[in-house]
Amino acid sequence: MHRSRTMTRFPWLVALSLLLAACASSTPSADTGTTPSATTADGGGGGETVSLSGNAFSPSSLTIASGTTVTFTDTATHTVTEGTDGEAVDDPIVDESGGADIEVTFDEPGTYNITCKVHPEMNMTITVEG
Ligand SMILES: [Cu+2]
Repeated sequence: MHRSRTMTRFPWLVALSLLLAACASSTPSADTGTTPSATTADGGGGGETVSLSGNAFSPSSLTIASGTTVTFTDTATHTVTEGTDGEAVDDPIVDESGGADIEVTFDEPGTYNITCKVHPEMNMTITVEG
């Protein structure tokens, strides 16, 4: 008697758990459909983010490993330019007007000064380690 009672309960629980599993698995697949591959802002692959909000690079210095991508955000009225005090160096690694986020990948070890041509007081240093 006791045994047959357990047997009748069991299939009902299995059916319920299958139903819950089906609901749970449908949520992640909906998410992957909307993942924008272009917006890999911060976190993700270990990249760094520099904000230009408030007419200042923040942080004002950054040390990264070679191959790291730095994403400059809040670029609206600015440029992201390799140079100092609003002046670009010859053949800058980056010299872009703002608007959208600007991504720069630093492959070569060294020290890079970054400035804004609109606001010469905006300066930062990026040290790329090999
Ligand atoms: Cu600026």
